[in-house]
Amino acid sequence: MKSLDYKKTKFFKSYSNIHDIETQDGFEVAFVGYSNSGKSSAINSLTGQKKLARFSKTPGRTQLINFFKVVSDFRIVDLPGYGYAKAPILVRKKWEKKVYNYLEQRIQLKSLVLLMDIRYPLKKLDQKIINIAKNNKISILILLTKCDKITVNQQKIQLHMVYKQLDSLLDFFQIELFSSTKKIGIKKLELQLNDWYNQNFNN
Ligand SMILES: Nc1nc2c(ncn2[C@@H]2O[C@H](COP(=O)(O)OP(=O)(O)OP(=O)(O)O)[C@@H](O)[C@H]2O)c(=O)[nH]1
Ligand SMILES: [Mg+2]
Repeated sequence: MKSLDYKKTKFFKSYSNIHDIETQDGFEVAFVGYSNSGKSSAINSLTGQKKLARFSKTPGRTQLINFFKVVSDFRIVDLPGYGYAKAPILVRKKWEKKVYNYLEQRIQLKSLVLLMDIRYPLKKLDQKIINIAKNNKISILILLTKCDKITVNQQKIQLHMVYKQLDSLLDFFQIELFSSTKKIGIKKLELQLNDWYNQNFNN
């Protein structure tokens, strides 16, 4: 069982269109979730690099599909966040479509990290992603992000609620508390990524 050094992750390439993404060696794991759910922050925490994936207080900052290389045959993908309420509807729909196309068509995509703000989990578009993943046999690690914003008791309640709602899918999914600010759940994220890496290469 090989464990990877995520601190060595490097920016690889950005794409604005899924059709421009070329076939690449190995496989990738995509970080997906609502705009402002904490995707870029999670990638920065994982890699210990403050500005690798940009993050900002303005949701909708990441509009490109950004690729990072952990090792030559394993990539992390930061997807554009969906559902930014202040964006015009057409812009929102375009982002959503970009995400769905990528999930459905990308052969090298094996697994997803789905990030949901622990205070507002399982919103409409999260459910849609979960269904696409299920239909395409893509495994998911769910991170309930920004858990530092609520008490430990509230965290338990939210975690339990998400477990309950996804009951029938749990063979397939993992659910963890996460906070980039307080560095909670980063080890679990690393372990899951290592697991996927090893499964895909039979190490
Ligand atoms: N308190 C707290 N704030 C966080 C955490 N993670 C992210 N944030 C804040 O939430 C905001 C959005 O974080 P991003 O990482 O940019 O979110 P994103 O999902 O990449 O957003 P898009 O690129 O718009 O899709 C920023 O202001 C972050 O500082 C966390 O664990 N705790
Ligand atoms: Mg982002």
